[in-house]
Amino acid sequence: MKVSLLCSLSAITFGLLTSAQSSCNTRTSINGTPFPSLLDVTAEELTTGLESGLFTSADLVNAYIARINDVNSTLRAVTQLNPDALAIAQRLDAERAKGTVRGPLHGLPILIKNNIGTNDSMDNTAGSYSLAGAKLPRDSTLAAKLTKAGAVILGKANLSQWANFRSDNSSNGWSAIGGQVVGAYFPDQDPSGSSSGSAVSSSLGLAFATLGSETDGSIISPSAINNVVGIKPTVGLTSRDLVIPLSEHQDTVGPIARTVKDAAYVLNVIAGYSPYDNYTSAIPFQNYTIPDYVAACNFSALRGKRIGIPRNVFDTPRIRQGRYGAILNSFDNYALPVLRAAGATIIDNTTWPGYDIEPANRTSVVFDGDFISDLPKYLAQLTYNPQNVHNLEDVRNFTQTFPLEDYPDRDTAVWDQALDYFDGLNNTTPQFWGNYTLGLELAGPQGLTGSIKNHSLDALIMPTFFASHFPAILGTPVVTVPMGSYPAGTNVTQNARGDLNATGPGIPFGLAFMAGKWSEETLIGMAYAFEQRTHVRGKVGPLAQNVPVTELGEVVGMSRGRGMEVKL
Ligand SMILES: *[C@@H]1O[C@H](CO)[C@@H](O)[C@H](O)[C@H]1NC(C)=O
Ligand SMILES: *[C@@H]1O[C@H](CO)[C@@H](O)[C@H](O)[C@H]1NC(C)=O
Ligand SMILES: *[C@@H]1O[C@H](CO)[C@@H](O)[C@H](O)[C@H]1NC(C)=O
Ligand SMILES: *[C@@H]1O[C@H](CO)[C@@H](O)[C@H](O)[C@H]1NC(C)=O
Ligand SMILES: *[C@@H]1O[C@H](CO)[C@@H](O)[C@H](O)[C@H]1NC(C)=O
Ligand SMILES: *[C@@H]1O[C@H](CO)[C@@H](O)[C@H](O)[C@H]1NC(C)=O
Ligand SMILES: *[C@@H]1O[C@H](CO)[C@@H](O)[C@H](O)[C@H]1NC(C)=O
Ligand SMILES: *[C@@H]1O[C@H](CO)[C@@H](O)[C@H](O)[C@H]1NC(C)=O
Ligand SMILES: *[C@@H]1O[C@H](CO)[C@@H](O)[C@H](O)[C@H]1NC(C)=O
Ligand SMILES: *[C@@H]1O[C@H](CO)[C@@H](O)[C@H](O)[C@H]1NC(C)=O
Ligand SMILES: CC(=O)N[C@H]1CO[C@H](CO)[C@@H](O)[C@@H]1O
Ligand SMILES: CC(=O)N[C@H]1CO[C@H](CO)[C@@H](O)[C@@H]1O
Repeated sequence: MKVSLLCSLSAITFGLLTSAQSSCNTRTSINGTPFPSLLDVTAEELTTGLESGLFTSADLVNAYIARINDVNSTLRAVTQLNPDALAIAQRLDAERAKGTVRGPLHGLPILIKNNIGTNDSMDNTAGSYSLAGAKLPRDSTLAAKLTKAGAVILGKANLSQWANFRSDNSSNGWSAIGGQVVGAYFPDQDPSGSSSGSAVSSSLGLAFATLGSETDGSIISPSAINNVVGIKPTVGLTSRDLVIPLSEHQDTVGPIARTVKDAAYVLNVIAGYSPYDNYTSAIPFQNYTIPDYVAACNFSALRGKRIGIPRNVFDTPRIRQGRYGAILNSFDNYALPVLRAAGATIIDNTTWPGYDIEPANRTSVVFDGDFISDLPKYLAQLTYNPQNVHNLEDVRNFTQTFPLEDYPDRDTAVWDQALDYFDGLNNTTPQFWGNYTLGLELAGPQGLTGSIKNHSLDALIMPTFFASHFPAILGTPVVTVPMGSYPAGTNVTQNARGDLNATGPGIPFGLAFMAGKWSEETLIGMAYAFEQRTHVRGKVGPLAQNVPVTELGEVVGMSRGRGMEVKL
């Protein structure tokens, strides 16, 4: 075996293995086959490497943990590592050696958002100390599906605390337990949220892929701003069992990955019926047999498609001339010509009249009522509840009195309003139901589904930044794919709290494809066809100081027969 070596400075910073490897012992290839770069590697490339013996799943775990370590003090994308990850990977390596391969995710490390529960050494907290140390009766359905498919759950990704449902004055990506997630493409970049750590981790190759969750924008928005692909599935396609809830009517869990096909591989595994989430019983496919979303990745998927644009949602003079104007320029002058050249017919300005008449606080009535109802149902399932929190009143009291929760510098205004307004009631009141069904009417017949019907559309598109709201109300899917980044000379502007930069040169943005419920196959095909024609991700780079330095060559072989252990 011919091993090529490289004297790498980065190996010196590689401090998490118990015995240091000489910095001049870093491999770049074996028998002439180079190691893939973990910043951009795909599932299929990883599987090729595992099959050929170029590296093992244990090597991948070691490499990804080192990469998490490389950037954790600056970006805080990962809250917790799974102390069992290496042992799990070694078991999966042994299975593969005996000829058993569970599927395309066999041996691939994945990070999951810190609101998706596991029955292991890791916490599930939504970033709140009120749930630190709490225990669950079993793995969540999605964690169990990932494990069964052979994925290695590597750790928990940081997030906007409580999925951004606590404060009026907090910041995207901040949680008490995880600190402030920062995006990699600009100094102090607002990572968006609430799946902030999941998106940053996928973008920087801290895992093969990640899971995020969305109630209104929390997968697609951070995916777009961190230069990755996000799939927000139809509510009910993926189970919310043992996922810390915000709104049962709108919550959904989906993949965040570097390519459309990688996201599709993950969706293939996590989609499906769960006896613990009755929304999954609405899955319309015969015998709950999920379509093959990887097979939907088709270069020709845009040919002959009719695609609408609801301009009234985002194309106003104020937005065009303001700080997000560059996104509209990219949409009109870059994305639309690509879609047309790929054979799509663009039906511009398929207006959503419902968008302009939605009452300002309709959404908060729905979120407030759902959270008040759904949080106790989650808490009631805990088998160990160290802070004895059973409902939103308890959680608020804890948050206001526990110093690390940063109250009142970060307030509880969202909960205060919810408790004040509902005053002991929940999502069974006529006012709740009226606001909920009003949303379905505005976003449906007077919005997304109405325009699809009236114009015989296959899908709709928008810049991702503006795309989440009506699909959120309806529970319909969205796929976002990188579209561009703010050009040189863009004004640097801050988030509302003034502690992160929200716009600036080089910060990425995305293109969103949307359609009716269960249309993931169509949307994934279109997003893939756009991605394969544009390859925007490769044209937009993170800041050099934010790129993890550890690569596979530095860890290969280190966990084989030498008693190497990961320090946690
Ligand atoms: C949960 O984890 C505990 C501790 O490892 C284990 O004893 C128990 O069997 C697990 N429960 C389920 C349902 O897997
Ligand atoms: C799930 O159960 C709730 C409450 O029992 C019910 O309102 C809802 O219609 C059910 N959803 C589905 C998809 O069956
Ligand atoms: C669906 O399930 C039923 C009952 O298990 C079975 O008889 C039928 O063949 C299945 N259909 C398909 C298309 O798999
Ligand atoms: C950028 O900032 C300048 C100076 O404050 C302002 O005049 C201009 O309108 C801003 N441009 C955009 C696109 O917001
Ligand atoms: C879109 O349609 C609306 C109403 O039909 C019209 O007022 C508006 O000017 C159109 N906008 C564009 C960009 O075509
Ligand atoms: C809705 O808005 C009205 C008017 O601004 C306000 O009085 C009311 O408190 C709000 N209700 C909720 C539930 O936010
Ligand atoms: C909502 O409140 C009603 C009346 O207090 C109660 O009977 C019901 O169990 C509650 N439902 C939920 C989902 O919390
Ligand atoms: C509020 O929390 C504090 C400490 O976290 C606790 O001592 C107190 O009993 C709680 N109050 C209520 C009403 O739950
Ligand atoms: C929505 O909730 C508000 C606040 O309680 C209420 O005044 C209004 O009537 C509700 N709207 C509908 C359509 O039920
Ligand atoms: C934002 O970006 C500027 C560089 O344009 C940098 O000086 C500043 O420290 C960054 N952070 C914040 C919070 O403004
Ligand atoms: C995994 C982990 O926590 N790694 C490091 C994160 O950053 C702190 C502070 O820089 C280190 O002490 C940890 O070892
Ligand atoms: C507040 C904070 O930064 N908490 C933790 C975030 O996660 C890293 C591990 O990656 C820990 O080292 C931090 O202590």
